Amino acid sequence: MTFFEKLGTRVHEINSLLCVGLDPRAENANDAREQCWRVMDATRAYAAAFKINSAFFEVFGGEGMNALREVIARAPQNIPVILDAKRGDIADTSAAYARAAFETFGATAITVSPYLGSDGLAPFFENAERGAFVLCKTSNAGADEFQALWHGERALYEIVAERAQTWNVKNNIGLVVGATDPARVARAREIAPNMWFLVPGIGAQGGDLEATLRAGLRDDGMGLLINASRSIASAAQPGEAAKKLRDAINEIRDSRFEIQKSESGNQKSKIPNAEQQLANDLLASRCVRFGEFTLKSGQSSPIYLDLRRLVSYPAILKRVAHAYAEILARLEYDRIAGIPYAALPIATAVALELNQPLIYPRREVKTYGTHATIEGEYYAGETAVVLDDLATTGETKIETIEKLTDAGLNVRDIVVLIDRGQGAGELLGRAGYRMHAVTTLPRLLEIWRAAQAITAEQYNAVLDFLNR
Ligand code: NUP
Repeated sequence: MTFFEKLGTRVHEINSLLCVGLDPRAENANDAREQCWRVMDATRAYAAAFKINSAFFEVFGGEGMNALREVIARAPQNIPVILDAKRGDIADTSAAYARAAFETFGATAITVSPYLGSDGLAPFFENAERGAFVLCKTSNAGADEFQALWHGERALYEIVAERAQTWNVKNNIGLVVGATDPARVARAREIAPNMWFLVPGIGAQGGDLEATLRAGLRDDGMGLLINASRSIASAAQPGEAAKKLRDAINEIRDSRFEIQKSESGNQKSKIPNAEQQLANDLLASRCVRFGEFTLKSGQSSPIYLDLRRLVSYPAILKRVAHAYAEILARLEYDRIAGIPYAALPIATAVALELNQPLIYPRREVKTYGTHATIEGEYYAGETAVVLDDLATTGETKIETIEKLTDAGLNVRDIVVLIDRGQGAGELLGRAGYRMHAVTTLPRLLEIWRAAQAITAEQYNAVLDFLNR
């Protein structure tokens, strides 16, 4: 069995993506061992894997090393143990590190640093039954200092994700991708669609569980091993804490999986694929939130849509642009006009997808230079199609259209991503314009509810609000 076959078997067996981290903060080696044993015994029913950080044993010298071996030995045969030691050296030395981890200490997998290049990593990859998680995008505050450095068309961590995939011929290599930066989890997933990610940063480091899962789960609902160390070990009842986290992971996993399932031809569902994807994407990027929010109008709303966040999710932004482009393909116009601010990056992405020119009416009047009210090149008499993110009442659309028509442009069509269903279509229709929406809020609510991605209470609260 390759390492990931073993891990996959365990994950299926107990339906858990939880990795219980063992980082004993102890006074001596004995205490460290006892602490870990206690946590292991209490959490083993929920642990897809254990991750043991070598540092907390190394501090106790030889006794610590013995304790580390004894802790690893305590793990049941079917639960993989990842030694978190972040190794990586010249090949010869790495071979000794690999022997130490896999033979001397008996770990099933190890974390490794790619900084020395693939020759220094090869010894960790040799045995298909033993795994290696390559540091890709770590969870710490300083991670971006090197990992996000731009090289050519890619950031360094993206290159690591890309390369690691090519090394993974034995199905025993994964990536370490931290939960503190879900946008980059999404990016890593886009680059490495099938790899397993070991994900630290949940709990003590404040990573966003929901956003991480939505960004990083593979289409089969697998592919993420969610680690928690302190938040489980320091809980009054580590077993309970582990169970709770496993369940929280599964709840999010199931809701996402439902969306994916119905997408791939569920008979009951007549919802088209792109709309399903969008519904999923909006949750993943947290462009939609449920709670209590005060809107620009002063109204209190149980839902908040913030499509400005799309700029942080390039893969999703691209899909969104594609959805607009499909509508634009049916319309006649000379230029795309994006409404600042929310729709500007979207309109830019659409313009790039269609290779068509963009203009935008300024929001603030420019008091210097050209005094332009519209940025970009255009000629009076041309037709502009107006792009915005959302449509609520339609009043701001009318204002924007006036700026364009004052400049001699014609406007016939307005395209938005989401029509909240609060009268915009009617208002614009009465003024002689046609509004097109990729989807509507009531429609999204149906999809989210059918997939159980939102609760009945959330669903009802938003419907009540919309019908008010
Ligand atoms: O990017 C990483 N972030 C991280 O926290 C890579 C890691 N290997 N870790 C380790 O995961 C860290 O050293 C610690 O062992 C564990 C996270 O612990 P906690 O924040 O869940 O307590």
